Amino acid sequence: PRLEFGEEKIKAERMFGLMDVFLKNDPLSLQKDILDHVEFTVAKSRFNFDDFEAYHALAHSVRDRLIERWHDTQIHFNRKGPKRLYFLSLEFLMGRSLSNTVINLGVRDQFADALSQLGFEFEVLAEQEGDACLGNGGLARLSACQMDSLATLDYPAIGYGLRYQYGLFRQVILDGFQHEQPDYWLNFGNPWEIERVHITYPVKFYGTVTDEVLNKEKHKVWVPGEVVEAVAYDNPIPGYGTRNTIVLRLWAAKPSDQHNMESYNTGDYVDAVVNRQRAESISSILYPDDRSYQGKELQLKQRYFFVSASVQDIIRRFKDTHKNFNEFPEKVALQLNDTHPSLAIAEVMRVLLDEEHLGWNRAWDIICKIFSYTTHTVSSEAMEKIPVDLMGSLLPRHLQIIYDINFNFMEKLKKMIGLDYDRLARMSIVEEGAVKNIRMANLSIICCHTVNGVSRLHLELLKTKVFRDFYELWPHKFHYKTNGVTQRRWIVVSNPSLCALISKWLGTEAWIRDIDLLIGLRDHATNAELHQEWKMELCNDLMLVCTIGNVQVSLNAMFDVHTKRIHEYKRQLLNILGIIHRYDSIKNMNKNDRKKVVPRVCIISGKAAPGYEIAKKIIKLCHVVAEKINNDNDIGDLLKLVFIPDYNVSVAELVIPGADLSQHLSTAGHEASGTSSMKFLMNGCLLLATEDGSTIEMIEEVGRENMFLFGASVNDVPALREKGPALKVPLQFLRVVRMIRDGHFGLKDYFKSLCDKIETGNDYFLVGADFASYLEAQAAADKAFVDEDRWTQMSILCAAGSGKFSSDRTIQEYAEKTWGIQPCRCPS
Ligand code: NBX
Repeated sequence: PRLEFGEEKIKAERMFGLMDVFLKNDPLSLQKDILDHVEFTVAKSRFNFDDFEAYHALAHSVRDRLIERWHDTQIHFNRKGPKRLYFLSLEFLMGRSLSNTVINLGVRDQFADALSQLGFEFEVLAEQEGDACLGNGGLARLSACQMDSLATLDYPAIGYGLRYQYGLFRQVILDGFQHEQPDYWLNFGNPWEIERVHITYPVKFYGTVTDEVLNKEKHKVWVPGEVVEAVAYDNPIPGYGTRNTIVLRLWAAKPSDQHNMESYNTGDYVDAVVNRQRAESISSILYPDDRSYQGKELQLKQRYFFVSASVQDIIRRFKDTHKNFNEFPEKVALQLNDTHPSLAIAEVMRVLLDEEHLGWNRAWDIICKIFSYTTHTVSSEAMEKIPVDLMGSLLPRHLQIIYDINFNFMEKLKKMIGLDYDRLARMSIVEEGAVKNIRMANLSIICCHTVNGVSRLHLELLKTKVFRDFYELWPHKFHYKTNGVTQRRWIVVSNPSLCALISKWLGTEAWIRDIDLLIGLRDHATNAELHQEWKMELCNDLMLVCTIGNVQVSLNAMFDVHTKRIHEYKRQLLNILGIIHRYDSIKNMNKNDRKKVVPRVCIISGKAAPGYEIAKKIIKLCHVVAEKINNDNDIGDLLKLVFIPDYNVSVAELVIPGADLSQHLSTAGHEASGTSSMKFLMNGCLLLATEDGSTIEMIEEVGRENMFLFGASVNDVPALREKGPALKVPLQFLRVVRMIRDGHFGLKDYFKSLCDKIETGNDYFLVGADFASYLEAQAAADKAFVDEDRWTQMSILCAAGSGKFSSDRTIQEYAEKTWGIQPCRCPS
């Protein structure tokens, strides 16, 4: 196995001091610990407590073990002094922690036994936990998967983020319409975090910049207008099959005591205290838009707050063991998860210049060595811009620094490319126009040593379209690391029966750390005995059936799942139109033909950004269509449509293991990568997909014959769009759109704008152009499903070929090629 240290090395590590296991994991010790927490942490009598209280006591006992390992890991890292990775992300979608933690710690069965002796069931208690939804979608869940891999692969890493008091809004469906409700997730306390009241940093805002002379040298001094305190909350992240436990440090804002004192002298004490509380609003809310930057002052404040606290913490940790900054680039790698934390560049520069007095050249040299950036989008329009006026008022010194970086870059660029003013203007960090903006992507590309895309196709689009000018200038900076997901959460935790089956047939559990072993399933792909067991596994849709609640479904049906954020480019509309077509076709069939129809349960789930009108209409359309189909007795079990509200990590954990078919319908060239497809693939779910983002790479891993592919390829898209009104769309498409327009499902006025959007000539995402090919792929899926052996074999081959899509592979590539960090394994 690639990351294990040799015996010799482990012995050498022991010489530094053996780390005794402190807390014991035998049944009696565990029971005692749980009851102690019932009595003293939850403060309930140990003779009388319910499931919820038991969950909290259990979580605290698990947390104690996490803390022990985390301390040991810290001590080990501090002794070894390795280069560390600092992973900066505004979003982490962690979901629940209990099951994942006990599995990674290797104490799940011990805890389950201890609990059963106390009269509780582990699974029931695990259900008590709420989701931590501190992120929007793919990008945020990716951060969570990557933290799991960093810990498991023993990398010395720290994640930094924000401790939002309100997570992503809860989606409530009333009469088929999405409504948003606040997710005040900390209501019942959060046993997985450790509040660090003594780890706090002041964060400055507003004010002015003055010149001062110090030791005969001129320096800039930023005199802030407001100071807020950042408090650390540590969330330990355990690795699997290792003692290593790393940390995700989240910052919360609180009023500062050292500053802003003058307000008390005004006499209005009560107002002054109330005003102080406003500081907390900085970290209170996660912005619910998964594409665009709002350019709001509070959002910028939030980002700088996060960046400043993290940078202070990183520099403090470095200075604890170093006298000067010579070694900084050898000890520190800073990863920017999209441009959201890219103010960190200007902040490190500011600290090195104004506080450490390093001088421009030395500071700039350091900046260019420590930062790397990963982009998660394919469109230039989605790139973040910050209005210059806003930045100038909130962060006056940072604006100066960014202007200086830009000036130097422009001078250099002119020497390299000449006076090509159009190109200079495109590449400038500052966008001129009615409103002047700072382009955060340009800032990031100019200052980072590496720019990563999240799939091979994504890099291609960056090189030829989005960042073309920069690619031509610095081809060596551009790379890709195809995304991955952690098999610990997405198989071991969420699909324990499949996990056991895989381990049985591979004859080992080692694939949980070494995903490459999964390929071994291929050797058994035609084995009749495995087929039997695998089929049982595929039929095990009960959890899913429970999730969809009151719609009666047939267990023989194909469970067809489409779950992700609602977006025009993700084309949930294509799915719904396909369902209408299926419904219409069945209605027009005679009895005999109906007998040949494969029963389907179509499941759609996902949130629309609160201000995204069209996405909200798509949700409503799904509901009116479901209403019609599900209540049509003539159709019976042949077709059902269910929208599961409030899609989140926990819902995904239920739905993914139960799915037979999953849909990934983005118009080619629009999905940077896509990660839910990887979770389905690992679980042996077949994919119906376009050739986009990561699905292209799946074709190579599992074979075209084991997927249902359709639609225009990325090279076809521009020509199809060109055609405009001359574009040919199939009659079936016109027919289903007509049904909606004519009010077949009601609300025809309401859906008019939706229909107009896919009208020929107006159909940017090519729903009409891809419709015929989509229906063919659906028909192929039906045909394959009827042949049970074929379907089972395809399913086994999908799981067997999914190894590439583990975040362990992604993280190892980042570590070796981008961050330059080594594993640092804590002795156990
Ligand atoms: O990141 C997603 C992409 O759309 C996926 O293709 C990709 O697989 C995934 C991980 O790389 N992007 C994404 O989720 N973006 C956001 O959630 C987002 C959040 C806030 C924001 C902009 C984008 N301001």
